[in-house]
Amino acid sequence: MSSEIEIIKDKSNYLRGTLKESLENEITGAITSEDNALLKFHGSYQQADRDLESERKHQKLEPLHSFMIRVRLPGGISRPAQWLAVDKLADLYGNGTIKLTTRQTFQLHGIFKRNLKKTIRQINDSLMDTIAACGDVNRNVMSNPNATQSPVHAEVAETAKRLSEHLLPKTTAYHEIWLDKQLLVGGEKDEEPIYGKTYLPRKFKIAIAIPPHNDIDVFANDLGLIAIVEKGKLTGFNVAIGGGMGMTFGNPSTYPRLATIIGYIPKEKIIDVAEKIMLVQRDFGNRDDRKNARLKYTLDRLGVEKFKAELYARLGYELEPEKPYTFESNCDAYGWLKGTDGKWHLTLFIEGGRVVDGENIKLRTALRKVAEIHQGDFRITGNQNLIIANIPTSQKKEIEKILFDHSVLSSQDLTGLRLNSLACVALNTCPLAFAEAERYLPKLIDKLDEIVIANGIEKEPIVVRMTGCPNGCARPYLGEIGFVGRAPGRYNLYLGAGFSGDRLNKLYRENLNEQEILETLKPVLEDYASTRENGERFGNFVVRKGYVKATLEGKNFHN
Ligand code: SRM
Ligand code: SF4
Repeated sequence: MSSEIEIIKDKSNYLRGTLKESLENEITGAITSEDNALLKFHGSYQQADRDLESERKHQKLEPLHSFMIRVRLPGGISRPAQWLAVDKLADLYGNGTIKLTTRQTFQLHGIFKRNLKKTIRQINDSLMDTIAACGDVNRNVMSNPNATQSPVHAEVAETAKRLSEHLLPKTTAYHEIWLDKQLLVGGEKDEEPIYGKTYLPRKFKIAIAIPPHNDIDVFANDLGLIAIVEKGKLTGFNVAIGGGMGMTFGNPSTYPRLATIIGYIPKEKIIDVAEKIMLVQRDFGNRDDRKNARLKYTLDRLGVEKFKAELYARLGYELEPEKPYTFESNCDAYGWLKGTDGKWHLTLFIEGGRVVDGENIKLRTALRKVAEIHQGDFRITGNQNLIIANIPTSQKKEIEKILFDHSVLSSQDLTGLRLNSLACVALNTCPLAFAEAERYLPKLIDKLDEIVIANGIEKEPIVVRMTGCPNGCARPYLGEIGFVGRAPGRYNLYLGAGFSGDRLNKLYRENLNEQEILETLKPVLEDYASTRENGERFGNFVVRKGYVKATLEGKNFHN
């Protein structure tokens, strides 16, 4: 039997449902659950402030509903005017913060229903949109934001944009509901030539990496593309399919999986290949059980050969054999870099991706001031960080001064552990969180920092990731150290992912509180400090020393 969401999509008249009516209903701050399912396709989720949950219940009030809005921003690139627009909306309608996500875009939180339409409209006014930022469609396409900026990087960013646009839903519902625009004329009807009426069985994600950087975690995507550069020119892409992080505790039929490379394709064919891969998933993905609906499960069920046969039948040609490539890491490179065209790029660490003014570090104000004068662009990285990119030499000093005056630059001298940490949003806005992540990881790292400093390994980059539940929004199963929330204050500890995002980690200990985490990790970090081999990364070390077995396949993640 089709899942409930399938029925909602089918009946929705191309994602309209009763969204207009729900938005106009002044009796409640919420929308109906059917409309909430549809709202995701428009780039927004209904949430409630979970910090206030019990107090509101006690007062017999409905939860304090508000909405999260996610922007579609292929490759994470925005202009200074767009940054300023988001910054303004954060104060005007949001909770005063901007969240940079693990898929290179902006999120605004805390928007009340009465302001939802205004916010989405103003995002569109600044030449961005929120279409398909969530929902059972192709999501924000990620691409290497690397600041070394060469013509290849520009071409890859452009490819991400083209892929995103080609795979957009064609329904005019978005324009009708949010922008009051009637795009259908003279009896025209909506159609979805690629998706069809019920869209995909589940979300679909694409990312493009440019070796040696895997800073967008290409293997965590339904479709991961690895740029192949020959003699300084982009020739095409290795095509990897079936990546994904999400799983459910206690349900071993769900597991994280890294994408499998199935071949190479010249760059001219990339849009066609991406579309047809998505169509195989559209036709073969499980529409009965959303927990087994992602492409990774379709691929493991059909097998690679049958999947390829279906793909080739749709393409009318075959992929070529994969080409050699090497990834070095999935981290960001911080600090100043000069591009091949002489422009400057500054990568800043943004803890938890949260752009907010703290007591001492006035990050949001500083970035606003930078945006007011900046002539280049901003690039959000897949690690929730920010590159102030394409700065002419003449402006470098001025931008540096703004960041210095607001204590942003001086706050960047951090341990390798913190600089490579990622945490998902979790509480107080995520309805699925069992435990804290973004609000807690910095405090845990304060304590872990003491251990790494005491052992002289404070400069070693170690990839640490934390999520408030097993859905995997900060890609915790690709952490050399991964924490996954089980209950308030309790986490599963995973160890041993590959430093370049090429191997999943493995469960090491379950359900630990903070003290247990510190007691468990201390001897392992001490051992790493004293017995690691030259250049050996922490994830490889714990596998070599037998702390955990290497996870070589998603299906074996739980073994
Ligand atoms: Fe995610 C659901 C936040 C990246 C796997 N994710 C959610 C929701 C919308 C909760 C919900 O369904 O109500 C979270 C909203 C929290 C909030 O208050 O903002 C949420 N996900 C995020 C973000 C904001 C985390 C962050 O701190 O940056 C990331 C936004 C990305 C974006 O800009 O599009 C985010 N989510 C990811 C990633 C990482 C990635 O894509 O590289 C994953 C793992 C990769 C994957 O998809 O397998 C991810 N999110 C999920 C899942 C599990 C999907 C699955 O296949 O099982 C869910 C739950 C679901 O879909 O049922 C989920
Ligand atoms: Fe929410 Fe879980 Fe995603 Fe964290 S991993 S944002 S807790 S769904």
